[in-house]
Amino acid sequence: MIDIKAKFTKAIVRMPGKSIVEGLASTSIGKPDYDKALEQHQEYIKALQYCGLEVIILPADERYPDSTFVEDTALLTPDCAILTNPGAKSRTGEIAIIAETIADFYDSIETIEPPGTIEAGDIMMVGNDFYIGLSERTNKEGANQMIDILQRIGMNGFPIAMNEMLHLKSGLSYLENNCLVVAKEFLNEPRFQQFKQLEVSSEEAYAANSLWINDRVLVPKGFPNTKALIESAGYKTIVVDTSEFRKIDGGLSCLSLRF
Ligand code: CIR
Repeated sequence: MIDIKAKFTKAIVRMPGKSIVEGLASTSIGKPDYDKALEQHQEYIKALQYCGLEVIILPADERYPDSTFVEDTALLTPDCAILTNPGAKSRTGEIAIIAETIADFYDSIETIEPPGTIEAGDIMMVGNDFYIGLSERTNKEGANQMIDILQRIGMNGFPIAMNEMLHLKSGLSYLENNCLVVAKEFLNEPRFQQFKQLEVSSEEAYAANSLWINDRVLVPKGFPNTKALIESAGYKTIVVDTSEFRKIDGGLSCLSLRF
């Protein structure tokens, strides 16, 4: 029986724009198909709603090809929102366009200042503890600023060294109940040994970016072993097709801000 410890009530998403075909990509597995991306985004929204979330849907902004990946723009804690400063230059303008929406829900808003950079896909929340991947997008200065802010509001932040993945949560997710889904380099991270680890094979590493929402886990389509693994740990799963977002390194968590 799963013990529900955290409960999200809302999510913010942004519609993909036609410019998604120009999104940053680390591999050349093809450009996203815009119409398919729209359909998959609709299904994603339905899955969030099925998990009980009120979904705030922002319009596409063609100026920012990656702006559907709203997760990277802010860290939302129960009492305070922290606007990030993306390490990818083409994404820095995404902060200004999300700030107003966040101000609708938070009185207390902090910001990460240059030369600090951080993208919240690099931050995994475990209750009051936040693990921050030092990736190509998140530098030490950005992580330290975030840790200072978290400590001021009575929470903790821990930097995590990493080399292989785009973001920390590209290879990791927390399913509450002291349970992690883990792939590749994070399997040996000392800080994660305190958790029960569901180990994802290298072939299915993309599915380590599964997404716990209330008592369900969203799992990307096409990763049957990871789905079975998560179910064997007692979770109910919902499969969502993210093939078009995957082409530009996006996954389930990147597509929303949950709070
Ligand atoms: C990027 O490279 O920034 C986007 N194409 C993908 C961002 C994925 N976001 C995430 O993992 N949190």
